[in-house]
Amino acid sequence: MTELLGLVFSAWTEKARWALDVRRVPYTFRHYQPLIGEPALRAKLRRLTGRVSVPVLTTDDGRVLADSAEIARWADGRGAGPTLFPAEHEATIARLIDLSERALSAGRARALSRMLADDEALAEMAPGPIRRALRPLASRLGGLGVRRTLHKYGGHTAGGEAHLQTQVEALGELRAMLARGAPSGDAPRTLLGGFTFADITMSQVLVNVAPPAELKLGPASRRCFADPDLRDRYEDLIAWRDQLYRAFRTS
Ligand SMILES: N[C@@H](CCC(=O)N[C@@H](CS)C(=O)NCC(=O)O)C(=O)O
Repeated sequence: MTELLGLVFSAWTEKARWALDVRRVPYTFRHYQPLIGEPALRAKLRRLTGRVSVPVLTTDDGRVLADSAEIARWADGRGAGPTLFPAEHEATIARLIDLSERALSAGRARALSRMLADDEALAEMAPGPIRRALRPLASRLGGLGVRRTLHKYGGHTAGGEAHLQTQVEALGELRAMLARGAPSGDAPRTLLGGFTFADITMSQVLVNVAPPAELKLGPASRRCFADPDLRDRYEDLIAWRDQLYRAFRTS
């Protein structure tokens, strides 16, 4: 059986899950525990050094795919449902994946920095048994993990202002693209004239503006992920994302 290893609260895992679900590809989901789960992940990827991340999909014929877009491409060749990577839009989708990655990395850096000042959010990041038994220890462990993730993805190398600018550029581009798309009745607008991976990848940028209700996040982590200023400035995009979820995020 195909297995997806991921983090329930991560936008990258959500990209892969959404693609698999909308293509109706069956799989089992396994929760990845950062740090503790890393040796097994390295063994699975046969990568002893360097950066490893989730989502990771192990297919029913034994292939291991270690990137959300790669997983979505694989799902597009399976199952049924909307074509996520129409040939004529390959180049645009590749560009949007890149834009989304940069905005998500910037958003993650800012969210992690907010978490470092929020003991409750840090505790939510610790493994469940520790969180329930020993709250102060959970906060300290969560803090170690959050600091490590910030450094692992280079989030500490730029200042908050630069990260904010990266997010704003992606949000501006998303708004401009949506304005160009023709509305079709009550259906939500899509970026490329029909639902594709472009919509999945770009809608995830909004996780660091206002996380969708569907994302499994503790209340403290939710407030750290969100940016109230950006939420006020990009209400139209949040409404679009929520409409997209209602129309296309069916399972
Ligand atoms: N380009 C990768 C990026 C994945 C990524 O950044 N994953 C993060 C999500 S926060 C992760 O695995 N974090 C946990 C860790 O690094 O231990 C993809 O699209 O799958």
